[in-house]
Amino acid sequence: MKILIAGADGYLGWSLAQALTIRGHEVAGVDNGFRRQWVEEMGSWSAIPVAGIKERLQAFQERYGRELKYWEGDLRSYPFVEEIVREFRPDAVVHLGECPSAPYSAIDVEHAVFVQTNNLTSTFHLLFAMKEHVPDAHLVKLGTMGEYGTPNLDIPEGFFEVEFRGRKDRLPFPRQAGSWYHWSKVHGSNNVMFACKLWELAATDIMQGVVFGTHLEAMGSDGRLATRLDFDQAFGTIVNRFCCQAVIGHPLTLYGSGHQQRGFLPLEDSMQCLTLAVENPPRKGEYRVLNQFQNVYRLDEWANKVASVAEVLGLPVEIRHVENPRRELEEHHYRPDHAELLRLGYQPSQDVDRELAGMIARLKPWAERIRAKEAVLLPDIRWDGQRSRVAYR
Ligand code: NAD
Ligand code: USQ
Repeated sequence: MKILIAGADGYLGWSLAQALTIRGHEVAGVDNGFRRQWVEEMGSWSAIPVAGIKERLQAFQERYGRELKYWEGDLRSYPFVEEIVREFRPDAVVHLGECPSAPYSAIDVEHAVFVQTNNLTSTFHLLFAMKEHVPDAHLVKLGTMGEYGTPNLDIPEGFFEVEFRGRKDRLPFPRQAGSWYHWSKVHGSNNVMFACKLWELAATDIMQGVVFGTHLEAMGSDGRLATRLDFDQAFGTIVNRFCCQAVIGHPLTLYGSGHQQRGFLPLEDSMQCLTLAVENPPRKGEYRVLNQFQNVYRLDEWANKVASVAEVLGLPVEIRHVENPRRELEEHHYRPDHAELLRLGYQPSQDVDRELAGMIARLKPWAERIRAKEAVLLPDIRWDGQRSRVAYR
């Protein structure tokens, strides 16, 4: 298949370009390097150094024996997006090209507006360009499990049967996001759902849990093929942050009680699931929702896991609760379905401790890079808009 990845220079995008190429697909990518700038703005850098885009493309060609066709530019420009879609004529578009950070969207009005307009505009442009030039292609749009929030009900995959005043219908499950970023994903989902109805597009909206990990077997040992691994408060996700903290002996920063529950999955599993979604498209006109995660975990389970794996590797580390900078439920029911990807053939990783051990071992040589930016490990972006560093509890 011909597959266009929007956001191909990012954490998941650079990994996915390689995972799909190994499957024999013809892959192209587009990105404008925003992620690199955002992490710099947060005063940080990737724990594992990231090659520049030219070097990345050169290494890609050497390793896989084919070119990754690549456009550098902004998805907020419609003529630019239209030109790519018209020229490449993809069978599938994987849309990862959004700002993925809840804390970044909580900084101030400028950041909240940026995250929502960036994310909605890029999605609109891809939808319109697909409708104009490749109306039979499949859009795989990255949503997030966080769109559902933490309702006091089990969570189905997108839709549920409702009975109200004697009548029944199959309706979208209510979305109750917990940040301006997560709401941008809800608004994007609604627009994709409507485009499928309006123009008979086929789309898969992936409600993905939190991804962790830094390596795919396919990447081998060529550092230019490595994906990024961030640890700052806005672009480092919890497990990736915990592993970086463990490597330098910084206390693991559990926000609040640590009883919050989320769906999680290793990077390899995310690649496996996205590949399955791309290779098994829905029918024309269908808007399909897949919940994508390996398992549900409580956050303190991760702190304990990381601490004990690190200890075995000779890196003793403390777990410390800090004031929760976010407004989120800390004690709640959480039971989301995730049957559809299993039905498509997803084989979840069985041993997440092994994944953690691999990640910590890969990070160890970069301890000095993490230590150099240690100040970014304690958050100061708060959901109420105040900016002050949280205290240990
Ligand atoms: P990322 O920031 O590394 O990737 C997004 C890429 O898109 C970046 O390289 C960025 O430069 C690019 N981009 C953003 N806006 C752009 C624009 N206007 N023009 C051109 N390029 C632009 O983030 P990621 O972690 O790889 O996430 C990718 C997607 O997956 C996001 O939509 C995110 O919401 C979703 N997601 C991520 C996770 C996770 O744990 N990483 C979990 C669930 C969902
Ligand atoms: N948390 C800690 N300590 C930390 C960092 C985070 O306890 O050092 C807590 C947060 O309070 C939250 C949970 O860990 O309860 C997850 O936070 P996160 O920063 O790892 O992830 P989140 O903000 O939810 O966002 C990430 C990705 C986003 C994706 C989302 C999937 O950045 O792109 O959409 O995971 S989900 O969480 O399922 O919505």
